[in-house]
Amino acid sequence: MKFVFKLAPVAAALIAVSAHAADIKIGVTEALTGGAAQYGNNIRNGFVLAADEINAAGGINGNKIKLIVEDEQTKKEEAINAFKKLIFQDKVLMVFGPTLSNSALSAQSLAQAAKVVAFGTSNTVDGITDPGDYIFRDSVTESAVIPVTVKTAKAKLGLKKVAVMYANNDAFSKGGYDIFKKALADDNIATTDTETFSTGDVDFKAQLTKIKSTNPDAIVLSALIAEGGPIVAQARQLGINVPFIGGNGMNSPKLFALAPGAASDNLWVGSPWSLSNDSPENTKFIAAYKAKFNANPDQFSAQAYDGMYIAAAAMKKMHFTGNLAKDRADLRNALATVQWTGATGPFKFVQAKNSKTGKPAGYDADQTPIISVTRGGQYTIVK
Ligand code: 1QQ
Repeated sequence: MKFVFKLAPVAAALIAVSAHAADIKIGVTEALTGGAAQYGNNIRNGFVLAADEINAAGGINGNKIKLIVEDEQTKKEEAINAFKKLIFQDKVLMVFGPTLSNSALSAQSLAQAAKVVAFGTSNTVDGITDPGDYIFRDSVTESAVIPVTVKTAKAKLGLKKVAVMYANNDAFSKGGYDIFKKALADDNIATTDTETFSTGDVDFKAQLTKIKSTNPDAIVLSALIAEGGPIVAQARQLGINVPFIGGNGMNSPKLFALAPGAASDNLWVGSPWSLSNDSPENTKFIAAYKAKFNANPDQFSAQAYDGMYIAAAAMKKMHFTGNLAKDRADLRNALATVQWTGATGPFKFVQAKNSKTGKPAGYDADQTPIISVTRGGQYTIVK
């Protein structure tokens, strides 16, 4: 009798929890196939790892996160379709993604219009947060990173003149080019030649041969890894052994497969995350990622992992009402105030200004970049 009496409050509490416990549906729209699949799959892994950890630790005040993952195939139209499905059909609380700025620039205005948080973890071009206050990203803008990369490379390499290459049909690569151009001018580095290509191209020898004839001290490369990797490899084949300077699209371990051996050496990139940053949060993340996926994480999985924890911190502050429109608005309000220290270091959002009107827009990341250079198949922090 005494025994039963002691258990009763516990049983009652369990019933109360299970009566209220419900899945919290979170949409994930990433490029699992197509040109950006190298990033998209690692991003998905970062979300899955974080959601599993959060759920194992009790979820969001007892409620479990349920991810609904859509493959946007590195296509703008598919990203829009996935956003529509997740927002209107699946009725998710919020959406992560898409992978490339090129797709985010179209898909995210749909989320703003529907008053649903769209949270990018890999979009770095200026203007992503222009559509309004439901648009968030934890990926640091290239306009915050590239000037630091260029300054560091100039100081360490004594650059005077560089050649420039970029993909003119990808928003990230073109946006990065504009930022590089300004940074080079600000640092009095001359440009010997500017060459363009398109995503999907495989042969870059014509552009590289022209670049070689201008004898640059380095090549600035604003590219995604699917083309950037082969560009580095083909440059070395043509006997161009000068350093490369890239944006975060080049911060991918896929480089070491696409430009094997010494070919991949001497690429300079900036990013808030590094595999060799030994902070306790990053060490824990790297070990957990390796245990689950049997591979090293990259910048993109780290930003996704942190993004899920940032969203979870916001959800823990909310009082879910079951009224989807209200819960979506409450999440937006809670998210803007989150501060978090994760794999990519201390993080907070800053409200951005619309790049055209100057009016308050969505939320950008406020983080400090780390500059790394590749050596022996690794990105090593430049001290
Ligand atoms: C963007 C990027 C890419 C490199 C994401 C993977 O930064 O498209 O904005």
